[in-house]
Amino acid sequence: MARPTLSRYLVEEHRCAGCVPADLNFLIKIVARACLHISVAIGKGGLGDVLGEAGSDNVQGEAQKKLDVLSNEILLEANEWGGYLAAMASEEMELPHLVPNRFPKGKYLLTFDPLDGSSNIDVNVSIGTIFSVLKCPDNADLSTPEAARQAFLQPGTAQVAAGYALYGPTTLLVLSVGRGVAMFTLDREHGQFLLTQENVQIPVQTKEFAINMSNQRFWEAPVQRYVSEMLAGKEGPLGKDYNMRWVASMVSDVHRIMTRGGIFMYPMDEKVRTQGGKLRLMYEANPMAFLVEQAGGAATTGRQRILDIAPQDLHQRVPVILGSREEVERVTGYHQGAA
Ligand code: P6P
Repeated sequence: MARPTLSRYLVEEHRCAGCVPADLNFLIKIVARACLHISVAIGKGGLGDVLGEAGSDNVQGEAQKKLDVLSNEILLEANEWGGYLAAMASEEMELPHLVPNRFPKGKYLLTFDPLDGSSNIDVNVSIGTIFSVLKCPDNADLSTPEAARQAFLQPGTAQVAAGYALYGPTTLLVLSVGRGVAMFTLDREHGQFLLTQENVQIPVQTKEFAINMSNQRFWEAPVQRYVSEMLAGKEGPLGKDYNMRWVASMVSDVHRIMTRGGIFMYPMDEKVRTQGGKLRLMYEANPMAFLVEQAGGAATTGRQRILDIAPQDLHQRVPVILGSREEVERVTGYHQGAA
């Protein structure tokens, strides 16, 4: 039997569980097609004049790459006319992008990191797009972009869908609409995503951790303790040898964990304490936490479940510890013990 397409998967999810209303189905397919276009743009590399700096900074004060700006534009243009969205928010834009009045407004909000892992773009390392779908509150004030920010400030438990595209040796779409996680592989010859795995389950235990070790001197005591115990290996308190990976593209590190287990940490550290952390809640931590929990893993800040956080700002940053449940619970327990 031919592999189901993304469209067929969404229709059958709707048919059997009613969890994918037709408008959400179309919204997800539009996002997926935008990710396909981003994949094509990335694939051109130096042949497409898409590498290097854009000459501008984003709201985070980070220098934008040409592909950051292009990916953001692709997602905005693909999603604003369909009638499924009321507004969009992006890592690359200070304020939400309201659907222009010339188009019908829909009942969803879309947040995204259009191209995560930008520091890897020019060195041909895997990067990705992260997205999250929320319902737009019925009483949302969408009169101005400034006013619209409030509509997005919902906890991660309110997400109706989340996913990422991973632009690696193959282009993958990993998606959850609240009934487990499915993985789709881009069939470039036919320009469509085909189902290649469903009911993804993250192993409860692992021997692999992902963290930027160069920040070690800035970590809090519970993370110092946990990492030193892993480095102690078989002779240490955890009684096993661990391996380490750090791609510095969250999508790549999380995908490895979705595929074979592991624990990913970008914890609080003294360098980023005043900002609240390194990774952004609304379009990095929340969608990844949703996916990880849907796959049987866990996701906390070290002190609380990420999906329970009540956002205060569109670009809020949080510490992130996610992956194999046993390890996340262990290091979270160290934080609680320290408290
Ligand atoms: P560092 C990429 O810029 C990113 O936001 C995540 O994708 C990634 O996990 C992290 O930052 C890498 O941070 O400090 O190791 O460069």
